[in-house]
Amino acid sequence: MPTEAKWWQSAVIYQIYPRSFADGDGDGMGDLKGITQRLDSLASLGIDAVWFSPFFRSPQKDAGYDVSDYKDIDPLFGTLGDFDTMLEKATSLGIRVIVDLVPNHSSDQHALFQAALKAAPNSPERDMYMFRDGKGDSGELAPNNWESVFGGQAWTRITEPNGELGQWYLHIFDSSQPDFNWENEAVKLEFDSVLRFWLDRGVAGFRIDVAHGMAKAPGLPDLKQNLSTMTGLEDKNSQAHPFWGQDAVHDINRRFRSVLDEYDDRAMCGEAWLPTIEKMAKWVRPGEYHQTFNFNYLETPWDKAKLETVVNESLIGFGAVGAPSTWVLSNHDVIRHATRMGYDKVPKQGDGIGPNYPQPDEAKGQRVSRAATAFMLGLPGGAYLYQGEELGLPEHTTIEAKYREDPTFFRTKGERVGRDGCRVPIPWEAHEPAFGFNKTGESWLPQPASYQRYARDTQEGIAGSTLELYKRLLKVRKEFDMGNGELIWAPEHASENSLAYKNNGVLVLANFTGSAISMPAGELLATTQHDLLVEEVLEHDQVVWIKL
Ligand code: TEU
Repeated sequence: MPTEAKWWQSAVIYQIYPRSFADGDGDGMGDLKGITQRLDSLASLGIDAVWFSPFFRSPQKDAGYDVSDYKDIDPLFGTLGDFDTMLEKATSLGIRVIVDLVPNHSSDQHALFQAALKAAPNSPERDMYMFRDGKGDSGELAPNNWESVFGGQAWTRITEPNGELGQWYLHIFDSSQPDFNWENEAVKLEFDSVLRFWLDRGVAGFRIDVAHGMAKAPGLPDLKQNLSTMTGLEDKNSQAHPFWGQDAVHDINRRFRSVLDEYDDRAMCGEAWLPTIEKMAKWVRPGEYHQTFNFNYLETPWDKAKLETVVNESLIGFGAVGAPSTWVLSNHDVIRHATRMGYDKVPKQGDGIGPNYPQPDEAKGQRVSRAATAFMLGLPGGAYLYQGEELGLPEHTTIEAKYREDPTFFRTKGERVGRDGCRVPIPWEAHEPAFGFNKTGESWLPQPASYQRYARDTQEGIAGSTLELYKRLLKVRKEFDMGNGELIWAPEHASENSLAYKNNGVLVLANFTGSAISMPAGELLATTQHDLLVEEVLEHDQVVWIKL
């Protein structure tokens, strides 16, 4: 007997970045009240769930990924009451709510870290985090050579309560984000309780931050030169990395899972940047995560052979552990795909694009990203969308240094501009202050003038707009239950520069570069090419969905 399909296996989940979705109080920073007011519009897109980037209490040194209280809302975004109102509204619209859990590190302002600073070396308080004595005659050298993902050393030396320089603490990210010691049972208990707090409040699950980084190699050995300190994605052949993807992290995965299993129908998605799909698939083995972002897919360019390979590898790799693939093209850490896909070569993930970098080809980016989305949304499995991509929103690539907030920018002295360009408040109405983000025109990051052209009200109900394309794709996807379908390649419908697959009675045909191709017969269900009916050939960088 086949078991009933679970919601998360096929769900389309929309990422809300609370700082930049909608600003109810007009202070330039998005908030929960603003989000609640815009939920009706969001529901019309046809999504199944939303994932919220962190809105917990935080000094905002890393845009909320530095949490000082996991069980409260930061006043910037509202109150727990505002959260409950939002949740109730979302639920009434049939939208599940997923929150972000940040268990690898807390803020340095978290009560536990503050207590650790005040306590003595080797105390139970210090043992909640990764404190070590330094090397050198007087402990003046960092305990090992690890570097922060955001640049610079991954260790910071503290001043002991007696006023003398003392131990060092590990931070894989910013110095304001000390890593927890996940070998300590008290840390595990703390997070069991955080999970239950939000599950009791009614969330459908979690997106788990840095899901591949919590376990560190015993003894904290030096990083060998050939191992990337970043995501490791470029090091396909690397052996064990001392902090990415250590075996012990799977015990933590199982611990989280056992808490979720105390509740009905909840799910968690791992943010695990790993070099191969085979490695990623370990995160979604039975008893571990429900989903894990398919970042190899995100990093695959619009290229026929490469896409075919990554889809095959994904279906085989995730299929081998009985999990669906979770497709994704954009999020708050990467260059928006409407811009990324306008380049032949893009900067490394997380580095961003600034005014000094060659500027993007906007038209190409629009064309290719629409095609890439239409190709992705036809695939079986789950999918994540990032706020604004349904508008075809490009990256802001010319943000001036004075507005930058990403710690990457500061830790690398501007060498890597970082991720602010994909985090800019999104446009709702072309002719309102801040393009409808709020009523005052304030905006924590400046919006580029071009966002006026992408505003939601310029696309709503307009045939051929990116917004209407997304709505159509999501509608057909649901109607044909493509998320729970099975992919069968259809080379009989493809040519040299095109790729075709069938899924639950729908043929998805993608034309890559080169000449136009003729269309197979059948009812046209959706297309990226606005004039398709007139021309009856599929141009390059276009995708069509046909009923078989
Ligand atoms: O990101 C973790 C991560 O490893 C990368 O995506 C990272 O942002 C990138 O390599 C930077 O160059 C997660 C969050 O998604 C990110 O926003 C946070 O900054 C980070 O964790 C720390 O919590």
